[in-house]
Parts: sequence; structure tokens; C-alpha cells
Amino acid sequence: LSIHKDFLRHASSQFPLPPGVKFSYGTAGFRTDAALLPSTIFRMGVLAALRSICTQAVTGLMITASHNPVHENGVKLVDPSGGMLAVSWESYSDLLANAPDEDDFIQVVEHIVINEKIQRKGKTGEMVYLGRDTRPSGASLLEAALKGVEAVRGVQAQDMGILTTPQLHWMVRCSNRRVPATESDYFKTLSRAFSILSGLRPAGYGEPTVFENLIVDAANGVGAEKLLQLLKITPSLRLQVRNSGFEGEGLLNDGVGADFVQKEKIPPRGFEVLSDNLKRCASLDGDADRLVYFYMSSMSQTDQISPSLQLLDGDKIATLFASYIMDQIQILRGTSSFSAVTNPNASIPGFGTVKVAVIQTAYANGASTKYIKQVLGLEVAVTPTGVKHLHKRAAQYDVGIYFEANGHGTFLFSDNFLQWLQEVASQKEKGEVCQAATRLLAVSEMVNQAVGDALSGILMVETVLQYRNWSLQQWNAMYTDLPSRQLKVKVADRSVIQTTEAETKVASPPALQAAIDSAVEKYEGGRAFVRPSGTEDVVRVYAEAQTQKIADSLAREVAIQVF
Ligand code: 16G
Ligand code: ZN
Repeated sequence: LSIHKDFLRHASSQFPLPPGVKFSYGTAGFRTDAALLPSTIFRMGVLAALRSICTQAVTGLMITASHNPVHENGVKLVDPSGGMLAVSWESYSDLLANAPDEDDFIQVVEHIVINEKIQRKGKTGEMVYLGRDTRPSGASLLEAALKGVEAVRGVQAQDMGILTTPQLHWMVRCSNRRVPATESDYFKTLSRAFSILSGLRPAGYGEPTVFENLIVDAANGVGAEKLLQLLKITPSLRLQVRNSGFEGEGLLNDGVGADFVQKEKIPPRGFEVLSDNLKRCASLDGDADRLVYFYMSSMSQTDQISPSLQLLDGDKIATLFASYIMDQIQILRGTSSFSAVTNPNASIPGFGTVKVAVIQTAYANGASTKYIKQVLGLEVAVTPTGVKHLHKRAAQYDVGIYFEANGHGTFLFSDNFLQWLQEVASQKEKGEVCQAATRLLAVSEMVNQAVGDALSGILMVETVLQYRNWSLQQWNAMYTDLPSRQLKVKVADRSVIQTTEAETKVASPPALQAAIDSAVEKYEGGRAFVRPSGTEDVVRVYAEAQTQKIADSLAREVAIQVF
């Protein structure tokens, strides 16, 4: 590929590197104060364009800082599959973002072109979709991204407007699969699948209850507007949106949103505990790729910070989804009564063994892992934190369900399994088996198979609750979370801590793991680990035990070892 060096140099000179900053792509893209970001975002525009030429497909660039405060912003790239940027390209991001001047910048670009053997093959598909969340800094940063894409001549930038992060991922994925990929297609696809599933309740779970409205905390972010759009074409969805961020409704991520609720275990702003009937609530994060549910219970839970918030986190969501999937697989096997322990190795007549697994991280509550293994009889795989790791692992199964405890997750179906389901669903005989296949096909349309998506997550949770006729209390009763505690420790250099075995163990310094082991040994059923954060300059500590008190002191003991 011959680069128009002068053109590129001139364009980049308009976005100089701010002095004294070191950028790092981190777990999920660059994130920092918005004022520092124009050069980084321009350069990521260039990289997204190069990635598009290299793969001859549409790539994406999303401007968001998720659940971070409103004055921050960030950028992440979307690969042609709709997933996160290939890990092998992350180092290019760091090199580009930190190149001190135009000459170094051009050199890095040349290095990428040579290293990846990037060549122009045809004219098709060289395109970058750009999206941004509702942050006020988004519009001018999007302009910088646009200039970056266009500086690689011949690649088109398409501004898709204000979107949730998962919408942009979905559009990139669909566009490369040559299926309808506009925002309105997104809403129609989700809505249609939800209607199909609502109409396919099984016999045996009783008459459907008319649920109370779900009250959704939209974190004063982009999810609010999008949820309202979805609602408009899905009247059977019973919900109301709060913390929309519309005029006068509060600040993005300020005391609201999934990250806040999950970490603080108290209701978000705008949810008045005394005057509200908070029986069915959910929180999205600022870019709507995370989802948690909660309700307020009058039960006294002396162990918790807030006596009454009952959190249904990513682990509970994964368990709910996995149980539903196993229900359908049981029906496909011809055993329509859902027995407590299923046999994951039993095969489906006509297909063979369906490989189903739940993918978790070390943060998954131990009680969820036990339930998935022992009650659902499913394989649990553990990967390091970060969607890219979970997603990659989930893709190895016929149905791979992944969730982080923080509420980010989705599930993936193998093409092979979907194809077989199509055949079963189109059979003339419309029995239970055909229904189960139709359900799973609708689910595969409704969940966002590119990345975790709070909107499709809500539709999925509501579908399963309707199916089982369950309140949030009944869902919560699937298992009881073990008490846990998270702490963060500021250290001089967090990179001295290296982990292994999917972050469950410290590899270096070895003395630290020995100290953690001896702390854990004191408490039966206790578990603890530490890992350097990929998004903040801290080391994170997690501990879990039979009581909150023990979890707290175990976390403290481990934190002291980290200093
Ligand atoms: C990012 C990740 C999230 C992970 C979190 C961990 C994506 C899209 N997001 O938000 O999955 O849980 O970082 O943060 O990958 P930490 O490394 O600071 O603990
Ligand atoms: Zn997010």
C-alpha cells in the first residue's frame, strides 16, 4: 500500500500529541480526560482505516468512556466480526497513540503497512463506521476520527450518529455478513424476536402473569433514548425509563448506572426507596453494554452495606440464560420435563452432542459457578477479565454463554447448530421440538452476538421471566450469592504484579501468592485473588467467604500484602 505521506502528515499536524501523557489501549480501548484525546482519536481513525483495508471489510470506531465520568471520553475499535479489535493490533494502537511527532507517526503507519502486508485489493468494503455516545465532547472527537479515516485516502468514513456501543458492534457485524444493518434494522430484529418468544410460552408454567413495569435506570446516558425507540415498536414490553439524561435529569454516570449499583449495592439516584415500589428494576451503564437487575427487599440482611438492595448481577443473568437454554435443549432431546441435573454430554437425536458452556472470570461469585456446574450440569470455563477473552472462548461452543459479574455479557451460537435448528424449525410437524428450535433461533436473533448489549439483555431476561412466570425474587432464589468484598490498592507500579491461571493466581512476585494462600487457608470456603486493573492505575483485590465479615477481613489481609 502506498501511503500519501504528505497528506497524512498534514492531516495529523492538526491533532498534535498533548505533552506529558502516556496512552495505553488497556483492557477495552483508550480512556481519559476528553481534552487529551483529539490526537489519539484521529490516529485511531487512521488505524481503523488500515484495519479495514487489511481485512477488506467494514470496521468500526466507537467514541465512549462507558461508565466513566462525563468529562472523560475514550475510543475503541470494532473488528469486522463485530467483536473487539484483534489483540495482535492493540500494540499498534499504543505505538500510534504515543508517537511524539508527525514523522514518528508516519513511521509507525509504514511499519504497520509492512508488518501486516497491507495491500489494496479492490474497492469494496473499505469503510469505517463511526459512533459516539451522548458525551458533550463526542461531536468534536468524532470529527477527529473522521479526519483520521479520510487521511488514509480511499477509505470512507460513515458517521452513524449517537449510538450505544453494542449497536455499533452489531451494525459492523451485520454489514459484513451482508444482512440488513441499519439502526432501524437493529430495533426491528430485536423487537420481532421478542414478539416471537412472547408468543411461545410453554404449557406447564401456568397462565402468564402480567408483570409490573420494569423501571430502568439508564445512567443518564444513550441507553434511554434507544430504549424508548425500542419500546415504541414493542408495545408488549412493559417498562419505563428513568435517569434518561434528558434536560434536567442529572449527569451521566453520576450516582446512577449499572457500575454504580453493582459496586455500591445501593439504589441509583432517582429511585426513592421510601416512596417507590421498587420490585422490578434494572440499570444500564453509560453506553448500554452492561446490565444488572435489582429490587428492594424488606428482608433484613444485616450483612450488607444497604440492608435491602437485592442485586441480580451478570452471574445471575448468565445462570438464568443458561437454565433457559438447557430447557430448550432438553426438549430437543425429547425429555421435555426439565430434570434438576441435566447431562451435558447426552446428544440430541439428529445433531449429536451440543457443546454448551458458561464462560466466567475470577470475579464470578462462587455460588454461581457451583450452581451452573452442579445443578445445570454445564461446563464452566474461566478466562481473564475483559470481553475479548470471554468472547473468544465462548465462540468455541455450540452455545457459549459469557458474562462478567459486572453485567457485561451475551451468548454465541455456532453456525452449525443454527443451521440444524433451522431445519428442525421448518419441519411440517409443529410439535414441542419444533417450538424449542424456533425459540432458540429467535434468541439467536434477539441477543447481540457481537458483544454484550443491555437492550437485548433486557429483552432476554424479560423473555425468560415470562416463560417461567417468575418474579425477580424467584429468579434470585436460584442460588444465594456468597458474600464478597472488592478493594483497590494504589501502588507505585502495578505492572510488577503478574497473574496466571486466568488471573486466579499471582505468578510474580511469588511471595505474594504464598501470602494470599496462607490468608485464604484460614477460612473454610474462602477465595481471594489480586490483579492489576486494565483501566485504572490500581491493583484490585477480590475476596469471597461464608460471611461478609470474613470476606471483609480476608480482603483486607490480602490488600495489606499488596502494599
Ligand atoms: C473494561 C472491560 C470489562 C472489564 C473491565 C475491567 C470491555 C468491553 N470492557 O470495562 O469487560 O470488566 O474493563 O476493568 O472489555 P479493570 O481491568 O479496571 O478491572
Ligand atoms: Zn460500558
